[in-house]
Amino acid sequence: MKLYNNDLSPFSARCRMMLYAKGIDVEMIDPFTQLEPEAFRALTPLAKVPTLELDDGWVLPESETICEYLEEIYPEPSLLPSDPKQRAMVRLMGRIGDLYLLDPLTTLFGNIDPGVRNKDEVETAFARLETALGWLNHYLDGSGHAVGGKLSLADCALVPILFFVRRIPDFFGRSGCLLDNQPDATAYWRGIFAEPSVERVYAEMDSALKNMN
Ligand SMILES: N[C@@H](CCC(=O)N[C@@H](CS)C(=O)NCC(=O)O)C(=O)O
Repeated sequence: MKLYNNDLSPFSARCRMMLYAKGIDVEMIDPFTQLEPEAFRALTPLAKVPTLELDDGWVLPESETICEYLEEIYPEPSLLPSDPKQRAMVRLMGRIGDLYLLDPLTTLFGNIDPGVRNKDEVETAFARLETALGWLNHYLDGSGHAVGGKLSLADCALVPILFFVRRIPDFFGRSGCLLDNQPDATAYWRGIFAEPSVERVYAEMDSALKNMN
């Protein structure tokens, strides 16, 4: 099995964290450095990471879809709680991450270069990010896991996003941490590092970011 991956991509990190937590061995390929663009597009027209390729040649893009698929074929250790309400909460965390946190973050990524920066867009994106963090904070309980007191797909989705939430102000010369106003999210961030898969993914993202600079 292959994972087309980029170490800094929060979407790729989501899948890597689940693979590490489940102890699933895959070949990692960075298509942006190891493949010609046409070869990657031939595999998947989306040409985005992460993309999973099975040994039989079946190809699946999209981080959430990949995680759900892997959870079904490798059910142990489970990263989805058995209680339907908790399963719904896992999916809600993923939606908050994808729709409300990553959207303003993506706007901010596009404004990192001061030469092409749109100040209004930046202000609006930071305000939307703060709002979404408040929503996330509401659904966290201050413990070291997002849902159900154990590692779940919600943590795999949130940790890579919070990595960027914590780093993004630096790129705009802003001090302070966006989590400071969110006590349950802050406690979550401190607690989740007890998970070895979190440590590992964080270190990979950190190193990829350093290599970029
Ligand atoms: N919704 C997708 C987003 C994937 C995505 O946007 N990946 C970025 C890297 S962070 C990418 O591959 N961008 C290359 C491109 O869009 O051409 C997912 O959850 O997997």
